Amino acid sequence: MDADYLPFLPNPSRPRFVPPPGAVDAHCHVFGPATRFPYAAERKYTPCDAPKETLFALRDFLGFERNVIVQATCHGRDNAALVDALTAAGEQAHGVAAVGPSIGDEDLAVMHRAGVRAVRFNFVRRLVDTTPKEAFVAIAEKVARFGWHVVVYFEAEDLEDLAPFLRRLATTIVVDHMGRPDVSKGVDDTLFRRFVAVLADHDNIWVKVSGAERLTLAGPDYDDVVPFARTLVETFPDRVLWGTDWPHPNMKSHMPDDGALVDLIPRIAVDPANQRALLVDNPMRLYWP
Ligand code: 0GY
Repeated sequence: MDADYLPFLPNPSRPRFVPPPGAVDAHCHVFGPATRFPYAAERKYTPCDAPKETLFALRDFLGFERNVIVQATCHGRDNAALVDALTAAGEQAHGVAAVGPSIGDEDLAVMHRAGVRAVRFNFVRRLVDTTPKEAFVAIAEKVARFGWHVVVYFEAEDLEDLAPFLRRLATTIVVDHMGRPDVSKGVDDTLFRRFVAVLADHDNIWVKVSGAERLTLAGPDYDDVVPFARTLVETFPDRVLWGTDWPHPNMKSHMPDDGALVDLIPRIAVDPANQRALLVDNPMRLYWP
């Protein structure tokens, strides 16, 4: 089946910003190739193939040393493409898998050896069918025994409903794409203030200041997203992560230039100490402890 979203840019620009040595792209994906790693029957979109070799070349081109590769819904709970990429990358990549409640310790151990360090719970309704919270709690308990944490993806308006569930998780929790704020409302919006308050109250909750290309209404240079990311970096400098989100699955408005996304970093983390925390110290503490 043909891809139903825009293809990633084959030749991104070289960023002006030079990431500090040891920088980690903490949110990116590998897709297919479908001939070897078929997409899930239950997927809600069909991606373009985005193989590991292309991701690794992009990592080097943009000036990063490591990747955290995140399982996306188009591969369902079949983590084979992820495990293949992690195995090829060695210590240069760790990963986030998607698993079901019947997952066994042996399968978790195999993934752990390959470099998986977290599971992802996706609550975005356009991407997944609903999974009962009890199933997620059971998974979180199983993976905690391996020292893994939990990555969650949800829309801003779902935070209130999810907050009691998040409180039940004993692990570190990483929220994808800033909890998907409505950037048209500005950083004083009630829902964004509530998100900041939840982070302030729970020091086990981290956040990825990624996804500018998804959240923007203005488009490049993402001026409308910068204040949200900057607020989070300045308020929680030790609990923020950054990622390209390559190959930007499911993007229908525009396909971002990954070089331009890297050039956002000094706008959202102005201070070099915050840049180092965002790109090196924080992801290393969480994914390469
Ligand atoms: C992302 C964002 C999206 C897709 C997925 O798992 C996924 O399919 O997360 C999205 O459509 O917002 O981080 O890849």
